[in-house]
Amino acid sequence: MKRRLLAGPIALLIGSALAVVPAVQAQAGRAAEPYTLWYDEPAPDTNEGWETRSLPIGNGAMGAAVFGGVRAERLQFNDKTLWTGGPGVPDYTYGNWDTPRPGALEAIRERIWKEGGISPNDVLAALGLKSDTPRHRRFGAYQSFGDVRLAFPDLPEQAGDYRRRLDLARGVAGVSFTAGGVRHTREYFASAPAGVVVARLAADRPGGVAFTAKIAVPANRSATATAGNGRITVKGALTSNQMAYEAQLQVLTQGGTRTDNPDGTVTVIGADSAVLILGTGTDYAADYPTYKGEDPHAKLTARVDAAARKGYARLLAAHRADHAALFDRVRLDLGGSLPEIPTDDLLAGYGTDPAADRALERLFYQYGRYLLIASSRPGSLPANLQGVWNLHEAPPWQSDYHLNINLQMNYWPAEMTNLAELARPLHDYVDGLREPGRVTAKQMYGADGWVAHHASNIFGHTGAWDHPAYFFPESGAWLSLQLYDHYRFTLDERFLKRTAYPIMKETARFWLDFLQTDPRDGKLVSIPSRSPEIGPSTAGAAMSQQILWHLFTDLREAAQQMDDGRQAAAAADVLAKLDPGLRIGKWGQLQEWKEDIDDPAETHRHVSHLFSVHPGRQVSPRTTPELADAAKVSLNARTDAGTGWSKAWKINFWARLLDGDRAHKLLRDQLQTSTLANLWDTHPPFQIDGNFGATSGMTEMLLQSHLGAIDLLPALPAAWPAGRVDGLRARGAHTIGLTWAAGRLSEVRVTSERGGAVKLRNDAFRGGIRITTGHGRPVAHTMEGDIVTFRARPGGDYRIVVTAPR
Ligand code: FUC
Repeated sequence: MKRRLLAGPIALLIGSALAVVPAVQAQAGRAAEPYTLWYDEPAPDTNEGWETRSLPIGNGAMGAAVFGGVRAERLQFNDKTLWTGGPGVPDYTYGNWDTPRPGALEAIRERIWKEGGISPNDVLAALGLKSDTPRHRRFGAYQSFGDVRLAFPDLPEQAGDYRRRLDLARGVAGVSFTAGGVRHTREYFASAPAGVVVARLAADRPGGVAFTAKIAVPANRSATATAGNGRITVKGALTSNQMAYEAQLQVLTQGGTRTDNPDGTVTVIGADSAVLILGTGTDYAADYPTYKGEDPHAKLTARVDAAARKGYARLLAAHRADHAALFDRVRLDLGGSLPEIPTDDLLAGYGTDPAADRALERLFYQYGRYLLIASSRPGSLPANLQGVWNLHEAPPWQSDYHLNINLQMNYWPAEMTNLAELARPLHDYVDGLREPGRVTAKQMYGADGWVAHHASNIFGHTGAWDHPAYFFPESGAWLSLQLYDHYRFTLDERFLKRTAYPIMKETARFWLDFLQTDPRDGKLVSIPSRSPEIGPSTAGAAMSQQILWHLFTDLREAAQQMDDGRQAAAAADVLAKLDPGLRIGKWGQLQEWKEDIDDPAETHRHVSHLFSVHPGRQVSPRTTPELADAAKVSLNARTDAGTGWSKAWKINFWARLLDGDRAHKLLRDQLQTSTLANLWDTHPPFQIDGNFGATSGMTEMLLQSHLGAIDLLPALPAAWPAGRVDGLRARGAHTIGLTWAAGRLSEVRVTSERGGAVKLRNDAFRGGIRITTGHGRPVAHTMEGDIVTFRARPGGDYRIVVTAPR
């Protein structure tokens, strides 16, 4: 890929006079924007160009990728509900058995008790596990909706002073360039309030905007395209499952002429500016068992009509307010500032200039938050393996919901980085898996409660796949924990009562039936049980047991909270018998299986037995130093290599193991080897979980709250000697700001939503502190070692200043 660094004169148009100024001068006048990705060329119009260089916008339900071509612009777009597969395909089984297999589970358990670990393939064969294959036909895959193609016949292929940008703080993408002495600007955003994607095309010469717009869709569907009153409508049904879909693009112009063409395109000539409004819909509904709702036409038409009536300025103002209300909650400053060079060059040069590195890390951090805002809004499906952005008909791993790390990782940053409401799609999705999951639990295991396995779709696929990697009945339990954590962060009693608690209870119900007593030691274990994607099928693999330890521990706590004594006692009873999945093995490692069979040469990307370190809380240098040392031995053996999401998980692990420099090293590795030019994470290929995991890991370096006290700067690396962060959330519904200098905490700002005891931990407190209210009044507090405790009033603001000199 050629690189055109900004050099030489840049033509700037001031009023109508063309002034030529040296590039350096032009750059100096432009304040570097801390939260903007920018490039000096379009993304190539290829699959690779999409993956590595397109710029994503999204409103949760819809996503679009901006290519930025001068003469041919492409806006590839998505709607999270457009999937092949599911009940519209004959013989879809939700992953369940076609016919019951009495005795199959008992037989396979017998074998495991007798032989120890057995081949996962044998488990599949015995259980007759059945993905809705062949070739995922019935499981389906997330689809590209299509492309808005804009052809500008009057413009050249390339233009001067070209810039393509994505402003994370405003939530707006843009393209600008000069051609034939005319400055062209294009702006793009995806509005959550209006439910549409909006574009504005303008030129600084009256009548300078001319183009033909069309919507192109992939071949795996029927399609008719019509144009009337400047509105392009493309509709049809997917061949796979007859899912009805419809896209509408309204073209609005100022000046010039607008023509509807018989082929369903719209041509604009001589306009001063144009606004495009894109809406999508399908007849998907998140309702088991049909997952079918009404035809999208009426609602979509109303939505696009409403947006068109509003007009660009009001759409943009509403979007910016909506976006800023989420994005602006967290501010991070690690020192340094962005040099005025394109983001791909910045990434390529990462590691050479500390000031630029810090600024890129901050940009990458906020990009994770931006991507969650763009791909997960209440009322839409959760962010999938690619968030909401997918170009393919057969995307990698169906661009689905993998439930043995990936979907969970997508939501790790939500609570801590003050975007808790964006986790609602996850909560709704988990809730929606219960109904099909009950059928699967009954049919496959004769169990009550609900179960989901390794991967799911948008059609309630809760059965297991016929792939050895895919036997993972712990998915539902892991997801339930994340719902309870939402309660821990927000203290939202209503959510606990109506959503988290009922789901946790029903998840636990399944495990009461599935858990078996290990004849060797009388402990309750999961069987068959496997460490995700590695090793034999056994009884009581570490991750299974650790997840279940957290499930029953949290259930006990939640039950106490709900004054449900019987449930609390039942959970305590299970905990007393449950194998907690924590053992130190013969080479000092934290064991991945109940048996001491770990191979020190194994470097698999999943490090599942460290669930107890993160996202779990059984193991920490603060509470269980020996187990924490064993976790380090295991983690070192796995090496720092791995796919994008694996590196991201390791940032979180090392942060929880209180090794900031190692966490930072993993962050560096991720930026240098697992990040694309558009800063998307790559597995490879592009997979968004690593973006979310990295933002989570960087937050864990600055603040942790899983052990009770709020641990401040627990894993601060030498590379971040000074900085400031505001707006992070800690469990207990507190909002925290921190300032540090010379590697040492100097000030803490706390806003306590619900009040109560606030416990803060940092070594610098030992030397002396002063706590004052927002009004400057001193606050009484107690000190114990490095932990300070004070009582906060609901809604109270507090400032803690470290008084002692170093
Ligand atoms: C799990 C991982 C793979 C990939 C896939 C989507 O199976 O092991 O690396 O992330 O999910």
